[in-house]
Amino acid sequence: MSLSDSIPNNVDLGSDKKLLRALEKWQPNFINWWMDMGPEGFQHDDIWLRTAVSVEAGGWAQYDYVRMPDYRWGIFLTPNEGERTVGFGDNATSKVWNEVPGELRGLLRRIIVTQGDTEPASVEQQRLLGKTAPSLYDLRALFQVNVEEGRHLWAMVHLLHQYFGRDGREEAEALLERRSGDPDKPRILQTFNEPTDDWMSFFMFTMFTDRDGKYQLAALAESGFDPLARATQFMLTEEAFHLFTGETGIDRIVRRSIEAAKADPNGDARGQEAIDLPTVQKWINFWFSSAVELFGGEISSNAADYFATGLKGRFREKKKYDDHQALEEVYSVNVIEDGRLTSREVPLRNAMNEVLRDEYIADCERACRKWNRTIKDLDFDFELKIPHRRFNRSMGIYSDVHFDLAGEPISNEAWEKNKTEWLPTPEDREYVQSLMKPCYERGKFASWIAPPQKGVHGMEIDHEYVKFQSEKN
Ligand code: BYC
Ligand code: FE
Ligand code: FE
Repeated sequence: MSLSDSIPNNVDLGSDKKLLRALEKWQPNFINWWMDMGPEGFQHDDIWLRTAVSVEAGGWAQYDYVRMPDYRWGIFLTPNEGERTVGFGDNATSKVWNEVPGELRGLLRRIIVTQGDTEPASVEQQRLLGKTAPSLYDLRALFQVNVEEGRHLWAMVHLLHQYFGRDGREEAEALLERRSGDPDKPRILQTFNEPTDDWMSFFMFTMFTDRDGKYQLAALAESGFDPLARATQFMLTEEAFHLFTGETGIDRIVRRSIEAAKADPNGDARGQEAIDLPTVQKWINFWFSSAVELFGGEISSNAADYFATGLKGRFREKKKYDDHQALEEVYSVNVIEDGRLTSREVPLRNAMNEVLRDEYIADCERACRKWNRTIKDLDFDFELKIPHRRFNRSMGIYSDVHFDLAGEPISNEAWEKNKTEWLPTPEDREYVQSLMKPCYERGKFASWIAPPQKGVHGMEIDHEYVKFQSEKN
């Protein structure tokens, strides 16, 4: 482990001077991008952050006050355990690759670039949120997520530089040039161009969009291209906190909503500057339906190729499955024919996006059951629901027809009539926006969110998670 190097790493960068020089050349461009597009207004403050310093399960992270531009973004791969073989697909049982097989170069580069592109995109989407943070605890959580997404970009850039020569270096530059939401040079996947401009959206994003990250990274952690498998494996350790932030953030909004409704003479959470549960449901409907697109087409030859070549497996491919060929089985996909749903059997490999989406949806439903338990424990009568995967899709086989929340096809008129009940309206957004006022006092929380159950890493909830060095307006 080299922590004193210009770029902390466990990949022995010191012995590969050419690679080190290329990365050191990219580093100032990354910092420029961070100063331009990273959290606005907080670059001089001391944030109590976790930094990855090792790959040991027990002690991989260090907590301390850091100014974000001084964060030590490093390159860490989970160590390989013995001789590994490609775990699935047509190359199963051959040795894993430590160089890029020529015929897989294009596919692999595309996966790495797509993955890499989402990381800086999310930082760009969240760059103004610090100005309206509901507490110091949450402000720190935002910055923790942001610096780690920055490290995930480093992880993918390292692979591009080490294994893809000049093409890789060009892709690494382009990762700093695209911009979330920019019509001329947008980020690759649509969800990463959606504005994330209120804190409820931030929690929805870390719940639903980062969770796509978890499943995509887990699928890549099975990869036969060993450096990718090991890089994504380590990214997953950091990812757990992002998902925790989203899932518990929504729980805290729900909790506060109910307290507020109970305290209000009209039983209306909005009367107490909190967020009523029907509005929370609309945000869930929007962000879930946006994130669910990220799994790609339901019937996809790309997905079949990724699996066949051994580049991208299923969730827990090695642990969970016996048949790693997936050549015999079929998968029933519900398709639309003449406006009606009918089931069509497709070869399993072509349905791999749908298989991963199934895992994702089950996990979202688990979290939703937890929120509903909170509601029940507070003796309140309301049930949150994860919408059906067909609801509000703009890509894939369900994008031509409208579906209701339960996944039943509906007419255009029915959609137009109901969509203001199902999705955030401009008025809803305006209301939520009106609550977004900073609350930077130690131990205090904004009116619309309950405190967390406990602080970070053994600290108190009212710990000074951010020490301001510059005036905040
Ligand atoms: N938006 O066969 P299809 C994360 C394109 S999140 C725009 O349906 P495929 C994170 C597709 O490229 C995890 N375009 O899809 C979270 C293709 O284009 P071409 C990110 C899209 O390729 C929070 C065409 O449509 N990682 O880490 O099987 C914060 C038809 O392709 C979209 C990955 O995604 C879309 N949503 O699957 C920070 C892993 N979907 O060929 C970070 C790497 C599809 O017609 N990516 N298209 O030009 C992949 O494995 C696959 O590319 C996808 C798409 C699963 C994304
Ligand atoms: Fe990430
Ligand atoms: Fe993340």
